[in-house]
Amino acid sequence: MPATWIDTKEQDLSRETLAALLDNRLAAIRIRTFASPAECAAFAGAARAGNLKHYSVATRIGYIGLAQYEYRWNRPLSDYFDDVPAAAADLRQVVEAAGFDPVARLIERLRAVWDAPVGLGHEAGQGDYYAGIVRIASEGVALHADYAPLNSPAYAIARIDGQLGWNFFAEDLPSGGATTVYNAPWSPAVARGEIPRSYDLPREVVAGAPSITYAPTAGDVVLFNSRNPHEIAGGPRPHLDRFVRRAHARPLPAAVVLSTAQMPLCTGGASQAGSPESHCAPRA
Ligand SMILES: O=C(O)CCC(=O)C(=O)O
Ligand SMILES: [Fe+2]
Repeated sequence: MPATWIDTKEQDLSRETLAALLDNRLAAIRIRTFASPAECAAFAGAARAGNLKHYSVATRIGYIGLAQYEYRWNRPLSDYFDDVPAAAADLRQVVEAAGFDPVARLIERLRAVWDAPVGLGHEAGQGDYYAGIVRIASEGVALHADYAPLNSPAYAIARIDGQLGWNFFAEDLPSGGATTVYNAPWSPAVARGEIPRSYDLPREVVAGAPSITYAPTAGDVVLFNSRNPHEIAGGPRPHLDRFVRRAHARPLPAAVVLSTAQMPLCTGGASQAGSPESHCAPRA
C-alpha cells in the first residue's frame, strides 16, 4: 500500500490528531509526562518483581500479562479468553504494587478528547479482551505489523477500521530501544482462510517507505498506527530492562476500545482470577 502520512512530526493528543492517527495520516502522537518520575520508578520496580514470562521467539522478550500471537493459529478463540483473568490478575498485582494504573489513565486521557465511548474491547459470549501487556524488550523486537482484520479474522476486533499501538515507557535507556515505524500499511496477499505471518517480516515490505524513529522517553506515552510495520532496536546491554505497557485503541462502530489482541507473540496463564480493569469496560 502506498504511503499515507501528511506529517511525520510527533503530535500532541487531541480529537483531531487521534482521528488522523487512526486514519494513518500522522506518524505518531506523544503524550508527554503521562506519568511522574515517582510513578515511573514505582511501576518499573513493581514490573521487575512481577510474574515475568518470555516469548518463544529468537530475541528474548519478557512480558507480564497476555498477548494473542500464540493463540492465533489453530486455536479456538475461547483459549485466549480463558486466559484473560489470570493475566489480568498478574497485571493487577503490578498496578497495585506500583500504585499507578497506566491503562486506566490512558482511557481517561482518550475519553477527554474523544466524543464516542472509550473502553476495553469485549467479545460477545466470551468476555473482555486483555489490555496492558508489560514488556521488557531489551534485545529489541523484529519488524512486524499489528492489524486485527488480518491477524485475528475470527475475533470481533477483526471488524475495526483503524488500530493504534500505545506504549508507556517507565524507564529511560542510555542508548538503543528506539522504535522505527514505516509508513507502508501492511497489506499482504492472503489466501482465503489463511492468517498471514506478521512477525519478522521481510525487509521488502518497507523498502523505500517514509519512516519515523521515536525515543522511549520515561514518563511518556507514544501512540502510532500499528498497521505500519515497526521494529525496536536492541540496547547495548542485554539485561537493561525497558517496561512497556501496551494495548491498542481502535474504533468499533462508534467506540475506541483497548485490547492486546495483537502482540506478535506469546501466551498468558497464571493463578488467580479477577479483572483489574472491569471499571474500564466500554460505556453503553
Ligand atoms: O515499544 C514500542 O515502541 C513499540 C512496540 C510495539 O510493537 C507495539 O506497540 O505494537
Ligand atoms: Fe507492534
